[in-house]
Amino acid sequence: MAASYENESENRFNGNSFSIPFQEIPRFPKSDKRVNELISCKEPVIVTGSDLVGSASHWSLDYLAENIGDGTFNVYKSASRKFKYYSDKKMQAVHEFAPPTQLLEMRFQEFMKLIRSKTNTNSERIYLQQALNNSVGPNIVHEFVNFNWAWASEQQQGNSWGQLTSNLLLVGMPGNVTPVHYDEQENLFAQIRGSKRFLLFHPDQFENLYPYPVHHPHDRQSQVDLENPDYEQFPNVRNLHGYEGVVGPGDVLYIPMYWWHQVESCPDSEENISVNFWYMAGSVEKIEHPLSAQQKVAMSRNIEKMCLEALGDPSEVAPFMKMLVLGRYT
Ligand SMILES: O=C(O)CCC(=O)C(=O)O
Repeated sequence: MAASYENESENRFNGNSFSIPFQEIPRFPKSDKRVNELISCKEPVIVTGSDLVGSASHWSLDYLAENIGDGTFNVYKSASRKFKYYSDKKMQAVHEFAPPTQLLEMRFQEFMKLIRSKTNTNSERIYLQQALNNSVGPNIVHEFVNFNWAWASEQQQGNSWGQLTSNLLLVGMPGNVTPVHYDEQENLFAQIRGSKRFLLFHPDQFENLYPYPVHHPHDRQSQVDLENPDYEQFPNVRNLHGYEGVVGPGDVLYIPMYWWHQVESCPDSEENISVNFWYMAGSVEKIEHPLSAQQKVAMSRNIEKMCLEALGDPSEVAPFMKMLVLGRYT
């Protein structure tokens, strides 16, 4: 049974006529027993005082430029506020796919100069998104080693997550938006500098968020623009409801696997720095029915992939699935 500690509230999204009912993401100090209850129920929670990345609380653009080393970093460039993820590997699958952002590789010093030159936020924007690796300098290694790994491991082991896959470092500008998507990993998202506003949606909102097909470069992303939804094309958006919360320096947000999230860097700071902790899914010991929404998303992804592979042509998937169910299971 899911834990529930919400404050019911209704918000208007960015002043649009469209209103999504949001409730607040629960927020508790690390020592509160509801933190572990929520995480074990695969429900989001903002955890305060975990000290997960306390050793990095002094990180700033200047400090990183001086200490992060000579490695190269992935920096995305966008003509709008949005940085919608796409998979390079799936680009060939869609004829004339136009990537919405451009990937640049550069050293951190160069990134710092570029971000500081972007004073007019209506023009082109950039967003550094790079997994921390062993090219970082000794001070960063020291701070990394001093992350609160004891607490992270307590969550990993207590909830039977798989191994840590990466720590993504995100350095961006106020107003940058990562549009609504889900990941196939558990996420402890730690904020270091500036704040981020999160919109979260339960995996049971799948049909209200219309994800792209799995073969598409935008797999796992919603086709819906939450700031300007097209109701004709996506009528179920009217049924959407979610959670909202702001994470500030020192806060950690648990984003359960398959939960949809949209992230906006708040205007409170010129420098926005975060590090996430991505963990693989744990192994499922016992299947219980009815299946959870998470399990159904995983299952639908597998069925979709199998159909695509067997049929060999994405345009055959819809007629095949209709033939399978219409008049038989309907
Ligand atoms: O902070 C962001 O802009 C995106 C973060 C995100 O989507 C993630 O950590 O899964």
